[in-house]
Amino acid sequence: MGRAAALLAALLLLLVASAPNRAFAAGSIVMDGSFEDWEGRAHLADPRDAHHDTYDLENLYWANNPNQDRLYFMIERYEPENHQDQKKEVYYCLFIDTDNNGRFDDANDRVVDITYEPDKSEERGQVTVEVWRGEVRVGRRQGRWGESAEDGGSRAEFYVTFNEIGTGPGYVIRMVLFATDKNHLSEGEFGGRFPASFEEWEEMVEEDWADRLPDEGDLQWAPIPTLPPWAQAALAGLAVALVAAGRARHRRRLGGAA
Ligand SMILES: [Ca+2]
Ligand SMILES: [Ca+2]
Ligand SMILES: [Ca+2]
Ligand SMILES: [Ca+2]
Repeated sequence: MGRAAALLAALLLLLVASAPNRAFAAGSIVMDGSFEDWEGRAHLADPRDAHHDTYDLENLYWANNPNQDRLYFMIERYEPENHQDQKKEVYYCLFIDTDNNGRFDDANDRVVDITYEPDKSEERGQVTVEVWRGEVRVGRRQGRWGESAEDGGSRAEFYVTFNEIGTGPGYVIRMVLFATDKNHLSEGEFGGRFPASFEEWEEMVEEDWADRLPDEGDLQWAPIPTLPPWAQAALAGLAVALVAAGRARHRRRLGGAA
């Protein structure tokens, strides 16, 4: 970790020194159901899965605002081709590994359930967010933070607080996002929520009843709301690159052993 951290710091400094101001002129994230504020932010793309009409994940974006104890997210699904499907609600589940140990089912890990209903009004879709620690709901909010079906019904923004996820600025968290639709929801015994456990979601993906982002592994993020947005994006992009490089090395090793 020492070398990776040093590399990260060195590259960050380099970026700070050389960043053209205009290229990174990002403002704050605003919860308003419009999405220009997400331009140039850190994100990870997911491939097109033609058979997942309404729950085909395309991108997960993440960001902080300076000096705000919130973690902002924007989820984008591939725009359903059929207009009727653009109106359909979609269910997202963001697993947060709060102690960064690569397991998402520890007592202190969090699950964020997100329901996006594009067709709730002409203007904006409705987004409902619930944050869970085990069977305890530690946060809930709702707003017109989604794209309307008229506009394609593919993007939704929301936030959770540091307090809700039980961590603070600078701590590394891991994340995995799942998506499914109403037809594939199980009743569940977990307070009537979605398929509850990480394992159940993985099974849903195996059956093609859910999409996963990333397809394998997870995403790491150390939210630092004191950094300006462009520096956060650069840092996050670098972290993704390091994780990807690590994975590629791992695969090569496995390939060599076979
Ligand atoms: Ca916005
Ligand atoms: Ca996908
Ligand atoms: Ca964990
Ligand atoms: Ca996927």
